[in-house]
Amino acid sequence: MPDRFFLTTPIYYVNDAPHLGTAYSTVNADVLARWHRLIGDDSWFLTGTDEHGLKNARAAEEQGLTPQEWVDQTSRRYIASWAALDVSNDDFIRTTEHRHHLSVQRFMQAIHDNGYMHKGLYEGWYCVSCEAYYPESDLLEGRVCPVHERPVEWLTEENWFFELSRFEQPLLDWYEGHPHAIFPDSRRNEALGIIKGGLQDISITRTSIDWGVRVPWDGAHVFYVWYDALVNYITAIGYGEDPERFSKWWPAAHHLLGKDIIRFHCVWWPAMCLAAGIEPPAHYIVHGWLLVGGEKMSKTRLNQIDPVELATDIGVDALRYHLVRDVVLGSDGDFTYEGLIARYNSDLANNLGNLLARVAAVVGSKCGGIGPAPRPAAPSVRLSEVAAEVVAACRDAWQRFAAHEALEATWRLVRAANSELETAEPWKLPPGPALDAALGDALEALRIVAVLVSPVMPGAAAEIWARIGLMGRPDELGSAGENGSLGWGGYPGNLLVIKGTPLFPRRTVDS
Ligand code: ME8
Repeated sequence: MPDRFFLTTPIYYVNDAPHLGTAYSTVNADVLARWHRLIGDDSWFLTGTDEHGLKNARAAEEQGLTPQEWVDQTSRRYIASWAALDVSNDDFIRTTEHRHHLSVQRFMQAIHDNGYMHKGLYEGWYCVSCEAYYPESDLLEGRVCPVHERPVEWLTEENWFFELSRFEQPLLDWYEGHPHAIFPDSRRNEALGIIKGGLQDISITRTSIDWGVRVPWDGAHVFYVWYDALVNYITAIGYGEDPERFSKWWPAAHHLLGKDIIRFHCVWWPAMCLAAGIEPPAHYIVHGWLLVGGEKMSKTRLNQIDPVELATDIGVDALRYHLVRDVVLGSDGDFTYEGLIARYNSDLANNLGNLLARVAAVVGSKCGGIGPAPRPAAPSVRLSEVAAEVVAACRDAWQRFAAHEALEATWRLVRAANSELETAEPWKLPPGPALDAALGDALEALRIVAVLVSPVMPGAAAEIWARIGLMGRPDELGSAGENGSLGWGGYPGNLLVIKGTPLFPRRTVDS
């Protein structure tokens, strides 16, 4: 039976358009989803928008729109941006949808009925950008939020509390039983540190704002935006609505998230699940920040880069490649335009693009455009050996959420194919077995590379596939599963190879 892979991204606030930081999360999730489809896992990939809360309501007010008008407009920008970046989500959830309101109310009612809520007075320092209260000790000098470096506000309200304090031990027990629940390990330690540091009950409803999901047992309140948001992950798979579907995907969930929202995901959310009587999600993948000039790219810092504009400039595949190849998942990475161009030129223009161009050119000039078949795999057929090693390395890397290593490995095959061509110099060979061997092996390497890069560069992979004359797609469901297309020898030969224009024309920073 195939493994199940239910993957989620954070749902983004719609107080502004997507930026390269949120695109970084979404693209990383997309490449994982695509890999898991490729190896035949039964997969479901969810993203969406977080549309309630003060932050979104204030953004609407600033624009002179109702909150609903504003979120309708901005969530469309997310949908369009992800489509432009070739994101292959199976569902897009909006927290203003009816299905979500129902699910939040059911879930919270269960927590309430299980006796984990009480009413009380809450006051504290609140950061509107984070939609979170901060203890005085966490604030930076001048009472500013540690994440946004903006002044916090003092809020006082009577609201409902979730008794998080009762979950210290249950959470520690759960994490002990699930030692690999958080990737990477350093983030697991951080989450355990928060829990061991002591958990306070948290206020989960608001009366000061109307824009949210109404509390079913106390109509003067709406749920605090974070509480409503986290529930999106189960709304989308039919919580309380479709038990069969829900039990298919839950708790086999992988939540991908940035390191800024660990507390909510790895402490609050599993406690809420336990309180509501469901299992916590199985797995969290925590990534670092994309920095610009050493600072987190964010809406409030005004250092945002529009990912779609960038993709229009350099190409969707190239942008996706750079984000995945140059930032190790789990660590921070600095984004520079120069870095993007350098990676583009070295790996895409000079290596992969060049390999495709020279193979197609020689097949055109020496074989009448008809690609020969590769030689059978053997120790003496160097590319078959390199390909086997690279495919194994890729599988292992993807398993460890190290897509950058999978790409690094794939380029060993690209470079080996280029160097074999330089040694064999097929452009100097007369027609015959030596020429066919050199070109057939190179075409087969290109075929395998197309499959291996398809999660990251779906467009370029499909183009390579088509140009070497293959039917179908390199990313067909399950095609990299056992007995799939990653074994040596899949290129049948006798196919029409198309020369085409350069796949990745060389760039200078200014061009
Ligand atoms: O926190 N680098 O939404 P949000 C890398 N709605 N990732 C970044 C980034 C950067 N510079 N900036 C943003 C919220 N992200 C809540 C989430 S989930 C139930 C609710 C990514 O719009 C990163 O994954 O502020 C971060 O966790 C997420 O966007 C936060 O997006």
